[in-house]
Amino acid sequence: MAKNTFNRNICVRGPDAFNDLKVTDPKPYAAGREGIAAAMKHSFKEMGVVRAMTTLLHMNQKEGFDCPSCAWPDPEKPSKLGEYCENGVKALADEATTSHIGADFFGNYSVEELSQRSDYDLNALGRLTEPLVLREGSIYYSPITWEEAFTLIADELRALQDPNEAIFYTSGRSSNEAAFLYGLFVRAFGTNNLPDCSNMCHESSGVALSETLGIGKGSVKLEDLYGAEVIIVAGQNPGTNHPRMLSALEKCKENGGSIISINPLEESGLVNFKNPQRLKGLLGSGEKITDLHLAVNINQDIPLLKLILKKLVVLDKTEGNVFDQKFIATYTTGAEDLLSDLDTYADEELLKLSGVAVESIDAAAKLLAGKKKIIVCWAMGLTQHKNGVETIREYVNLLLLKGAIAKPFSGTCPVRGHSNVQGDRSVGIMHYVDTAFNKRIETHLGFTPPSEEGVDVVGAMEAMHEGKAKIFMALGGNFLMAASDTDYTAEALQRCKLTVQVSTKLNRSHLVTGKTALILPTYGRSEKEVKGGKEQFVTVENSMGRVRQSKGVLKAPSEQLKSEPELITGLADVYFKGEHPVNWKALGSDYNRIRELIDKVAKGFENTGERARGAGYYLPNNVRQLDFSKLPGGKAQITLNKLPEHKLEADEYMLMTIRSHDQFNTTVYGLDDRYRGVYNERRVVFMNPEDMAERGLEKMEVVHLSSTYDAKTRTAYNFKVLPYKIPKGNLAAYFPETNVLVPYNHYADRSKTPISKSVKVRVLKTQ
Ligand SMILES: Nc1nc2c(c(=O)[nH]1)N[C@H]1C(S)=C(S)[C@@H](COP(=O)(O)OP(=O)(O)OC[C@H]3O[C@@H](n4cnc5c(=O)[nH]c(N)nc54)[C@H](O)[C@@H]3O)O[C@H]1N2
Ligand SMILES: Nc1nc2c(c(=O)[nH]1)N[C@H]1C(S)=C(S)[C@@H](COP(=O)(O)OP(=O)(O)OC[C@H]3O[C@@H](n4cnc5c(=O)[nH]c(N)nc54)[C@H](O)[C@@H]3O)O[C@H]1N2
Ligand code: SF4
Ligand SMILES: [Mo]
Repeated sequence: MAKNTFNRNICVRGPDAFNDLKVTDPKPYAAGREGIAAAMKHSFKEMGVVRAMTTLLHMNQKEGFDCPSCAWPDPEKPSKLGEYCENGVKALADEATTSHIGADFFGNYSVEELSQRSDYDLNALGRLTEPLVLREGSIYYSPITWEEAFTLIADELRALQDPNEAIFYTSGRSSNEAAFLYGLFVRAFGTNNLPDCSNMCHESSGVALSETLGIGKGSVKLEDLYGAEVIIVAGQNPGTNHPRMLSALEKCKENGGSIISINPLEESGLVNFKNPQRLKGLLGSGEKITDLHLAVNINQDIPLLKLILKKLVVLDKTEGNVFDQKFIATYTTGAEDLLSDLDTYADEELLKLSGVAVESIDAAAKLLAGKKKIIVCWAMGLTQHKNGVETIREYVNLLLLKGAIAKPFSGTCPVRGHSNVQGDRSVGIMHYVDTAFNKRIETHLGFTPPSEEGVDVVGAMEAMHEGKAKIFMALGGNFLMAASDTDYTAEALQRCKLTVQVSTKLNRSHLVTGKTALILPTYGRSEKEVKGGKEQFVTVENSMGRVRQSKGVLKAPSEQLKSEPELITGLADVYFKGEHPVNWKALGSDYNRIRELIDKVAKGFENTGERARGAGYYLPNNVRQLDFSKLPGGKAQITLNKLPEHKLEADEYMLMTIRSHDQFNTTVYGLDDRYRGVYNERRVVFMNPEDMAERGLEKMEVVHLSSTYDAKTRTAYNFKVLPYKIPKGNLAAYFPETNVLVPYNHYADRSKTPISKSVKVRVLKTQ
């Protein structure tokens, strides 16, 4: 266990002991009856039967609340029978659990003792119920009033020499209202230090799509998936992370469409899906989802796509009508350069790098050649590499050459993670400067936001580590375990004077802290927020840019919680002592007032409160209008993207750090990964059986994993090796246990997303 050297004896990465591992063959299908059973078991345990069943009636319904888990959109007309999946139910149960912890608990256990527990155990303790402080030198959290907490933060903020010495992180669960207020307060305070979980997630998509299409969001709507001729699902595991996407893929297939999956792993949901909302899904053999699986090597999507494009060029010459010449000429620039650049690559080299069988690549090219309505969906398998931006741009090239952009049933579909991560950005959670946004703040709110770019996640880690930042505040999330290089991040946080976490559940970021630390407990998405005697609602934006209202139904777990809007405005009020052009107090007690400001400041949100009711409304999207006027030459950009360069030593493997079926990011709901056949253990590494034989490794043998970058070696201890169907040379293991291996200073070019999906590692025998 890694201990720290600060004044507390803290276990910074959690215990690395084993549980009782059981393995079976991977499941040949996703969901089905087992999915329902797993969901119900979890929710009944956490919430009780009655509370679980009555609350679920409101999830993803028009007058109810938005699922707090992923950002997959709901259909415009939700079915009354239920519009949720197993993992949505687990997320709700985790939030609405009837287990609670308060000051008594924290009086009995020191932070040192708590830090010896696993992330699973910490989360299982239940909801945080009152504000707590860990004072300098103490090892116990103790109660603090809200007023005292706000005063403590305000005093520390005022004591800074420069506002840029404070950092304000956001995770993606906050509502538009909360995120807008937070961004406003931080700008009014005087910094753009607004890193967010996006920086570790879809930032590469944002950069790639902005560069090529002029907007950092996707272009398709949910209904487009139903009518697509081909959907490519690349670098994504929807069966676990966006389960209801499988229903959309199923509909696409029923309408005659085909699915190509591009992934080192044959993920269960992509192979076969038993739709639990349908009788045949419950009783029958399920629906085969993937027509063609391309088992690409980790981070070799660019060579694979180049080879597919080369084959399409040949088919265009021999059979004609493969590329959409009219679209290319009217709307794009760069096609000729791309086509001549393709000639410089040898097919054999591309084939070898991709690791895919040539027959499969031929089949993919053939399938794509005759089709026009094509959608590419992707997630972390594309974004979290050094060349994440370029990889996504290469997929965009394919769509542009095919003219499969901004037409019905075609386009880009980056599938977002947290349920409101996209909305948070739309209302102002960004570390960079948007001058138009700032101008509107100046006009409508009467203060001038700072004009200097702030830090992103990597910048935040470095600033804290170097002592340039002294205060870290987080609106949700678990920065320590989510960020790369756990030990480095821990040191960074521990060098702070003050760390503040606005949270629902206990996590390791509450235990690895600055000299003084605060836990400010808050409401979850499913909870009723009554302010000024009136029930409030919030708004959220899904992965496809639709804004919709969300209204919680449950009573919050304690009278002592503050909602995020109330908490942020409470802090702002104390900090500014009522002397600021913004009337913070009034905003916190009436969310309509917040929305009136969002209408004026954020783009496309006019009259958002009214329009967000019912099915909600779509934010403007230039790609859907085929408007590329903001891009060079007024055209969509076809780009040149280099092959990845990985220089692996003979004993090095490429590791991707992925999610199990029983977790939401750093929140571990359980120890199983049912679809991959792993039970009761997370410290496993999936390895190709031939690689295992070459290294003389037995099934379940205990190994350490190490990564060496810039002459520094990092080690993750104690993993059991599991033989798995994964390309040779590739490894997979779960995040966050393996974050310790990801070097903080290696990230995607231009987006700075850590390289969590392509870490060079060694597998070290322990005997
Ligand atoms: N239940 C649940 N739902 C979630 C989350 C959760 O933790 N649990 N997290 C949410 C968040 S924040 C996010 S961002 C999303 C994440 O959703 P995903 O991106 O689906 O999550 P990962 O587990 O990181 O899976 C990445 C996938 O990419 C593949 N992959 C890895 N490297 C490559 C590569 O180089 N090329 C290709 N083609 N494929 C590759 C992996 O095999 C894996 O299938 O899910 C969201 N939804
Ligand atoms: N190695 C590796 N690292 C990764 C990734 C990876 O694939 N591999 N994925 C990255 C990605 S895509 C992401 S998005 C980040 C996630 O990074 P974060 O967003 O920082 O982490 P989460 O685990 O989602 O945060 C969980 C915590 O949020 C709090 N919380 C939950 N709901 C609420 C709420 O409604 N309000 C408030 N205030 N708090 C709440 C709870 O206290 C909970 O413990 O991790 C990144 N890190
Ligand atoms: S697909 Fe995502 S948003 Fe929809 S119910 Fe499942 S977890 Fe919730
Ligand atoms: Mo994410």
